[in-house]
Amino acid sequence: MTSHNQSLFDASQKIIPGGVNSPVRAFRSVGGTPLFFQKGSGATVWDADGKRYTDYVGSWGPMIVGHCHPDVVRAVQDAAANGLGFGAPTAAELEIAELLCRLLPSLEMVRMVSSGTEATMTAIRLARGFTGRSRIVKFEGCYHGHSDGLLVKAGSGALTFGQPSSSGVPAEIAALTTVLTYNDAAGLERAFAEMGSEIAAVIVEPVAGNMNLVLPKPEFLAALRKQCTEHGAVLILDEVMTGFRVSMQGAQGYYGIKPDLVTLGKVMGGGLPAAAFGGRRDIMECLAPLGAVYQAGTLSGNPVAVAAGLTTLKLVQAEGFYERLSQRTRQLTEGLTASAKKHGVAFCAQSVGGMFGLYFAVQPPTSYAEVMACDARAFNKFFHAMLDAGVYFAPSAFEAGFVSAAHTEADIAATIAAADAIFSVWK
Ligand code: KE4
Repeated sequence: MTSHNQSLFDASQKIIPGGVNSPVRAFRSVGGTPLFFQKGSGATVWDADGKRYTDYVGSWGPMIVGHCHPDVVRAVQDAAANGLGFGAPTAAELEIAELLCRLLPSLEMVRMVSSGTEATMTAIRLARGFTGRSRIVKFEGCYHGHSDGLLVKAGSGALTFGQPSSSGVPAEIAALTTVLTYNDAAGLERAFAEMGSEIAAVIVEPVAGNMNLVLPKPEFLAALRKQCTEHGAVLILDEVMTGFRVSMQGAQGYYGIKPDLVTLGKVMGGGLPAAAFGGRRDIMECLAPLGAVYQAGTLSGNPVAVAAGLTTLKLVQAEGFYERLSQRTRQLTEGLTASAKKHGVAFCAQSVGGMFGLYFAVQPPTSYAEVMACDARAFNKFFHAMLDAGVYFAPSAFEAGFVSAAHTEADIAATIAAADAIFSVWK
């Protein structure tokens, strides 16, 4: 019998590019037919054939309290019953703004948008408007959404002037983006020595989660803050993924680095389209309608999305929430690593807070180059074997994974047992 996933995929490909509304969902990296989900509850999702999976993607991070948490669903229902949107301010937007500024000390002011791309795109424009400079710095392997200036890869040349990593991005725009090596403090210092007076902003994932998980080196974080301060560049921490994921205060609180601007998304929307950017008051006050940097959004601060975000942010403030989540995530990564070691498979895993990385390598990568040296083909084989066993990891060797508060010790143990059976016959 044809899988409903397959028949839905066949039909979708006729009218949706690649059959999906976001490329990674198409399983092109891992091969096979993408899953079409019909339901989620807690740590479990069901595909179009009714097959259940323990979910370690969680909508790419937002589902930190689990799918369909009753409090979140009820808050969304209540908000929706009062109106799906007004295009006008609501008290709920003030409430979530106050909560965000209370949870993240670096936030003196904040503005809501509808996606991480909007947040980072605007933070860049704001930094350029504030400094009067045009050049931005990003790091190879980091992803900040799909605005033109950020779809840039390392170019050739001594100090990499960016080259487009997507067609449709004018070379003139890409040339304003310098792409450096993540975790390379010396390279960052050289770039600032060379062109520090031209740099409007450095944007960075404080924990990289879009080239698989790569943890920051302390000296790298220190160099980011020092160089931006010394040269008057705006330090933008892109915490769309790490915000409220690695700790209550995000990666900035976990590692003790204070950004000038921060971008947020995912968890703060509870699964609905809500994101934000914010930071220093002197920078944020450059934003329209106060200042000359324009930004706008029909659905910014949408009351139904804010209801999901607010309720999620209230739930993560429960006593011991992040300690339990971190412990549960470590249980997964340590169990998988121990099983691979027992069976002599070159595999390891690591975590920070509620996010983790899986690597077919002898030790966790600390750079983009080391990530690219991991065995992606082995990952793809593992991904499908685990999928057959009812475990859904991110469909790419270059993505992080996520645990939720709904994942039980039994879920984690069952995942490790499934991996152990696979590693025991691994060739
Ligand atoms: P969105 O525009 O997709 O809401 O956010 C872009 C973004 C910005 N910054 C960081 C650090 C991000 O991780 C993201 C989006 N993350 C990917 C997952 N790797 C979203 C999944 C997808 O592209 O479908």
